[in-house]
Amino acid sequence: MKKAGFIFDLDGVIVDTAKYHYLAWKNLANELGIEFTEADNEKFKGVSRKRCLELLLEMGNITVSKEQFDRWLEEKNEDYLKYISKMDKKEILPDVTKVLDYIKDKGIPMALGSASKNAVSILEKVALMSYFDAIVDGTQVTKAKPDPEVFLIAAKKIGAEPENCVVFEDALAGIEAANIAGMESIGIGDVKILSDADHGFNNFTEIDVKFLDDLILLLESKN
Ligand code: B16
Ligand code: MG
Repeated sequence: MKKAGFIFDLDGVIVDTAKYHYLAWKNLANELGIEFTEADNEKFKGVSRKRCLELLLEMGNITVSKEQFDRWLEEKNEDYLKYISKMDKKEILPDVTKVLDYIKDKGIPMALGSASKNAVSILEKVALMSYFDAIVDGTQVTKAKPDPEVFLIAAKKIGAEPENCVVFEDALAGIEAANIAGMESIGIGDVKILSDADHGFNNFTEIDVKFLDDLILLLESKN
């Protein structure tokens, strides 16, 4: 029997910080005279901050110096930090803690695998740090999802083989990354968008104990 590992994305899986990213990008877009809608924001989910700004500037046909690019990156992040500074436990998405408690009680290691450079500060604000045996965030990866780097590092840190790990993700790029890593993938959100995932749920309230028990057995049986 192999050791299973559970890996969770942060934004859109554990907490809904997408709304704050949206507000901060929209503020910058307004300043630059670029129209930015919630539909545009969908393309920014799971994507690194730098890549998001590149996408925004492409939308506005704007080319800038490296210095100006970095200033806008910082401006967006400072704005975003103002929004997340008010976060607390109430922002944990429904039934996430129930699932984390169940996996922790089973003694199965858990890791966070997020593109965000603010992941640790968000986990501290919502008081979930203690659940995770390892945290891999945007400060530790060089290649963005769909590259599997973030999840492969996470698996290594919790001492599990990729094929014995499962990833919970809300972004298509994240599902692709999990699949490329050879991990079991669970899409959280619109099942049609995340159709490449091995399993799909609208949210954690749909995940029951039977599903988790079967999943653990499956992960532990893989060589
Ligand atoms: P930051 P995840 C991602 O988090 C977000 O989905 C994405 O919208 C954001 O641009 C990215 O983190 C970087 O975040 O600006 O805080 O470094 O879904 O991978 O947990
Ligand atoms: Mg996400």
